[in-house]
Amino acid sequence: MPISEEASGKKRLVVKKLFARQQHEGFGAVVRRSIGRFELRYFDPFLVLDEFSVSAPAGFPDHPHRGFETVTYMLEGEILHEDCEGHKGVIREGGLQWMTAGKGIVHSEMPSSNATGTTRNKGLQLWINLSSKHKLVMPSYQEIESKDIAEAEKDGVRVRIIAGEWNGVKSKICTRTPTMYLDFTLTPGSKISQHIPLHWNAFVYVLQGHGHFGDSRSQHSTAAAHHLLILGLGGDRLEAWNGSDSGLPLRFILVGGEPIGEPVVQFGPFVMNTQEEIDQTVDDFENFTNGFEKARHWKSQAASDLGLLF
Ligand code: FJE
Ligand code: FE
Repeated sequence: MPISEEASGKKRLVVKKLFARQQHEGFGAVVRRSIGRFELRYFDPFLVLDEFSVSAPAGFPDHPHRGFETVTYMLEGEILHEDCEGHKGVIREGGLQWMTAGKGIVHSEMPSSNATGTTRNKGLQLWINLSSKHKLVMPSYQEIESKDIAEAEKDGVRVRIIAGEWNGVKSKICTRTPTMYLDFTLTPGSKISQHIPLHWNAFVYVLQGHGHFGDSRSQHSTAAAHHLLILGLGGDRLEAWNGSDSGLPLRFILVGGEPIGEPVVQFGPFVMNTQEEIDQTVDDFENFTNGFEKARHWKSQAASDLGLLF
């Protein structure tokens, strides 16, 4: 029997559990970083997972990216996005922006002007690495409003399909690095058994409630909000259930990706394969070359309004 068949039906177990504490990032913003912190530098192909919370005037003013994708999924409130190419828009509650930074983008991500100082703007931002052949592609966006995100519901399980598919329902997001991204809400007593490709790295991040993850007949872990669970390899599905007697729903994201398997050299928002490529990137950013041309005379409206100097 081929190995893939032998392993099929095996459950993935939680091999690492991590609580994401709050830390400061950007301009007065607070993030709970799980992937990307010192203990978990890189989980191929994932570079960063931040659960962010910003209230005006805090945010993430003008900054660059090169060599990867950022996926911003709003949970509450909204974020105004502006870039040096003239692309601008608001990511509203429940909405998604899948940005391929590729060869380079300079942008600002700030609470929108109708979000007042008391409004909390919360979401998840995931950084997905690109393989060497995609690192310098032209920047592009895939944006989906909440009402257009594919959803499915069955037996107490509600799924919002950010990337990939569930029960035959497909997301329209095209992933350069093969990725699945599902947002599950389970009523008390309900469970899932979700397929994950055998060789993909995968994790769960809990947003609400209390969940059980692993093997219902033997080993499993429990986790509440703000916990990241790294799933071990050697299985092709995740079993998770809401065993809560508090009556609360369980909400979590399940994300998986095909490992790229290339060297990673990261300098802040630049992620390349070699130190030489990073040196070149810093040079390009400072001299407004090779993709950063439009950043020379650009400043976001948000930063101008705040009188921020860059
Ligand atoms: C960044 C520091 C930063 N997490 N979550 C350094 F804060 C950022 C950055 C973000 C970010 C933006 C949003 Cl909307 C949500 C985030 C970090 O912008 F890119 C670097 N280099
Ligand atoms: Fe950014």
